[in-house]
Amino acid sequence: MEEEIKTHNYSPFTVLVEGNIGSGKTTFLNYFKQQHQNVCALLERVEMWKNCGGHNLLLYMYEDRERWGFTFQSYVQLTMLKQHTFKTNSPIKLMESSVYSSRYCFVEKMISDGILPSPSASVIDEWFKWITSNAFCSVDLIIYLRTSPEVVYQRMRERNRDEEKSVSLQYLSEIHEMYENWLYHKTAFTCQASVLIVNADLDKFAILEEYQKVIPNIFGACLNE
Ligand code: D5M
Repeated sequence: MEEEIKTHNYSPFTVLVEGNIGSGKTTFLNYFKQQHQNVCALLERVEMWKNCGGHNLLLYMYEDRERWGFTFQSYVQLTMLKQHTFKTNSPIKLMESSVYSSRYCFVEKMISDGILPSPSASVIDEWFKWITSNAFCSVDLIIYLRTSPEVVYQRMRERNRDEEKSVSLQYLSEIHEMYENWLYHKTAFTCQASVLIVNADLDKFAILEEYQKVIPNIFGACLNE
């Protein structure tokens, strides 16, 4: 990494890396973590969801969404809050998804499917409102790894996570629509920052060129003049 980066005493430049299941969020964060010093990449969220006091909440949620949907969303919200408020000396913080995508895409889908009954949804929402208005969930940039459902379905099958065996193309298409309405069409909810679109349908070699295109936006604020 060639750039010289200033260190700051104030909050890091916070980038949300967003996109459907299998859109390549982890790959993106790993790439920037390896290539660029002074990047804090928060990567461990799925491991937390798979082990909450020894319980695999991700698995439970997919096995029985009605029984475990609320429990899972409560825990996701807590883990994401921990990441939003994670303190780092790095000038740049990259987050793999956020409380926002959790609420706007996944919780929204559970509500529309009738998985989260109204009282449960209200509890999630009251937490969400309190968290986003009182805690330090500020965002400077959103990178949307935009994919098509067919591509991510194929990737998800290839990565073969035990927990995701029941995830259908239909489910991915509906989650895709949630992301599209939030970050692309901007017809649902609010965007917390400007959105950069990355064509994340590309394979792992071609996508490197796309990554290069977003570097100035991520590092611009922190580079020496
Ligand atoms: O997300 C990892 C897995 O977790 C994937 O199966 C989607 C699921 N996930 C992520 N956030 C949520 C929420 N809030 N509700 C339900 N399911 C969720 P990945 O994006 O592939 O890293």
